[in-house]
Amino acid sequence: MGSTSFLLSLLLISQQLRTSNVSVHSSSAFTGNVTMSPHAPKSPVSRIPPRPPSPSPPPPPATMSPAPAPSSPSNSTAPAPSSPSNSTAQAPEVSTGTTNSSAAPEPGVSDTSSNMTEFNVLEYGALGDGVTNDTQAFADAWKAACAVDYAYVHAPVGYSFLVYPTTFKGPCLLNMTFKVDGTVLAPPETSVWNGTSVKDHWLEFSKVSMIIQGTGTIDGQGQNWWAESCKTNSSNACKDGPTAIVFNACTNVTVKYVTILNSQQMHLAFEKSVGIMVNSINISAPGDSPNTDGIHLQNATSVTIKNSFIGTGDDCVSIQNGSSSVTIKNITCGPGHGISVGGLGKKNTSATVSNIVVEDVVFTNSTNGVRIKSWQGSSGTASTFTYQNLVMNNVKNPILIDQYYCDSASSGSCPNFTSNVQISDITFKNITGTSATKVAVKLACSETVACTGITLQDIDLVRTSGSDATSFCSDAYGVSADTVIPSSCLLTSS
Ligand SMILES: *[C@@H]1O[C@H](CO)[C@@H](O)[C@H](O)[C@H]1NC(C)=O
Ligand SMILES: *[C@@H]1O[C@H](CO)[C@@H](O)[C@H](O)[C@H]1NC(C)=O
Ligand SMILES: *[C@@H]1O[C@H](CO)[C@@H](O)[C@H](O)[C@H]1NC(C)=O
Ligand SMILES: *[C@@H]1O[C@H](CO)[C@@H](O)[C@H](O)[C@H]1NC(C)=O
Ligand SMILES: *[C@@H]1O[C@H](CO)[C@@H](O)[C@H](O)[C@H]1NC(C)=O
Ligand SMILES: *[C@@H]1O[C@H](CO)[C@@H](O)[C@H](O)[C@H]1NC(C)=O
Ligand SMILES: *[C@@H]1O[C@H](CO)[C@@H](O)[C@H](O)[C@H]1NC(C)=O
Ligand SMILES: *[C@@H]1O[C@H](CO)[C@@H](O)[C@H](O)[C@H]1NC(C)=O
Ligand SMILES: *[C@@H]1O[C@H](CO)[C@@H](O)[C@H](O)[C@H]1NC(C)=O
Ligand SMILES: *[C@@H]1O[C@H](CO)[C@@H](O)[C@H](O)[C@H]1NC(C)=O
Ligand SMILES: *[C@@H]1O[C@H](CO)[C@@H](O)[C@H](O)[C@H]1NC(C)=O
Ligand SMILES: CC(=O)N[C@H]1CO[C@H](CO)[C@@H](O)[C@@H]1O
Repeated sequence: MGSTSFLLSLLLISQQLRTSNVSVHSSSAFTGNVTMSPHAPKSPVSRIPPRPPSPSPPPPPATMSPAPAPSSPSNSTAPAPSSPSNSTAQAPEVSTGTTNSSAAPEPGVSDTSSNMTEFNVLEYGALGDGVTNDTQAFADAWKAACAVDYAYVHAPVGYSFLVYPTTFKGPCLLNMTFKVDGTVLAPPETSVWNGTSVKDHWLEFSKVSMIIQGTGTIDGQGQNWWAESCKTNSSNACKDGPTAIVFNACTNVTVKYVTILNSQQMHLAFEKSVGIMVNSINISAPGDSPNTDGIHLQNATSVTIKNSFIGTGDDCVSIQNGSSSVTIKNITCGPGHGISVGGLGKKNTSATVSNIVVEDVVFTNSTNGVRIKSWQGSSGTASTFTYQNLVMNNVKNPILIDQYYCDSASSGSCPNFTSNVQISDITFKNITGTSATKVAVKLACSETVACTGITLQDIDLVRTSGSDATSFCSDAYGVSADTVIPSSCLLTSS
């Protein structure tokens, strides 16, 4: 407890330092007054107007460009063009170019509260024409908003913003929000990532507590990446593409309402992060787009993913080493590879995954439903998973444990080892629907480290053709309860 409050103090101090840093590096007219803003916790006086009146309105910068955007975006290097204190005056102008007010939250959809401070990227020099490089405007709006409590960076509706690979760093002050109502586009050229230090991501959020929301679209424009993939054409060299959105070392992150499309590779990844809520989002890419996982969890704990549509060319959700306390609920999955844990323990490594709940999910035309896969030679544990209330529509492997996992890059031939991840306490309950292959339930566990505590309860799976499906077990121990079709092949004692 003592160390917790010490860490909290450090956090507060670092936030304070960050605020002063920003004021040193940015225009003094704006940032020097951040802590005097009516939005600062100490003076909550004027909470009805969405933005504070300007104590000293900056003169319109002489360098302002006659840009086509209705809000007269200014160059981000100009002195204080972007003071939020002038946003009120500009907001009506912004809304004339758009279908609704840039400041008003959409009832029932967006809960950006009316007294949050807007940092509209248009006011930081973004053009939103889909071809101009708007990266700097996003970086500048982020930096400014990050230093203010209850601030949101706003990418408004009616614009397409081209943003190059960027890391948005925290920590930020309270309720930092990125509100995407328009479209944010990645550069389509794969060469953008050549020789850069940011090969692994397009948009990264680092060490920040924040919310992404809005009714807009984040589009990775990954078509060139797919065409250059070795999975598309084996004469291509195999290389990793960037993940569209990565949260790295973050605490308390919410992603809601947005649509994420056509990522270069994975769409949304949480790494070394705690306290994640994903709610009511859409993730979509073609079923044949290579490696385009929907949501990827690596060292992610206390995660909820719910009420969302995910259809891609790879896993809808991929749960990897170090992840625990994950609930996935009310999801539509497909096309894609289903909801997967692993491949755990590649290259003889150890992996730990625990406390996973997957419920109320409909899988359609996916290659797997729920799958746990580990590599031979691995070690560690995968335990306490509950899969329940699932519907399978024409799914190739509705229920699958594969402890002999060997990916296509290994050409189906991997060395045999005796060690493996210990899989235990896995419940499959109320799972119905159709299997596109004969073996609807496959539990292929390690010969030396058998699966234990498997429960099959209330299973009713038939082939898509209507004929009977079968189950396959090896070294899988546990019990079945209620009706189980195809009948259980679990071993009952060990
Ligand atoms: C607006 O801010 C004040 C204090 O800054 C807070 O008490 C109030 O709850 C906020 N209103 C909403 C709708 O969030
Ligand atoms: C706000 O900015 C606009 C131009 O962007 C300018 O015309 C107007 O005078 C400014 N208002 C205030 C209060 O500074
Ligand atoms: C504004 O920024 C654009 C693009 O960064 C640049 O081409 C232009 O010269 C700048 N205009 C002024 C007046 O600084
Ligand atoms: C886009 O803008 C960012 C920020 O100014 C810059 O770092 C990057 O090099 C630009 N990229 C291109 C291709 O212009
Ligand atoms: C800040 O975020 C918390 C947690 O999401 C939420 O309960 C609170 O209403 C937010 N406050 C404002 C002013 O938006
Ligand atoms: C980027 O890398 C690809 C292959 O990885 C290569 O074909 C291309 O020429 C490179 N582009 C640049 C601009 O270096
Ligand atoms: C994250 O959220 C939890 C639960 O609301 C809260 O106790 C914790 O202080 C938050 N941590 C940070 C860094 O915001
Ligand atoms: C997970 O976190 C642990 C401890 O923080 C770290 O040692 C490990 O390298 C991380 N693993 C991955 C795959 O990120
Ligand atoms: C499930 O998610 C869908 C899509 O977001 C939503 O419309 C529906 O209300 C959710 N169902 C429940 C029970 O929350
Ligand atoms: C699933 O596949 C079947 C057969 O190929 C097709 O008719 C159906 O439209 C697909 N369903 C969806 C939701 O894609
Ligand atoms: C691994 O063992 C299986 C079954 O015993 C055998 O068929 C296979 O050839 C072995 N693989 C290798 C790479 O030795
Ligand atoms: C750092 C700082 O306080 N900057 C300005 C804040 O606004 C007042 C009033 O306009 C100025 O006098 C300060 O210089």
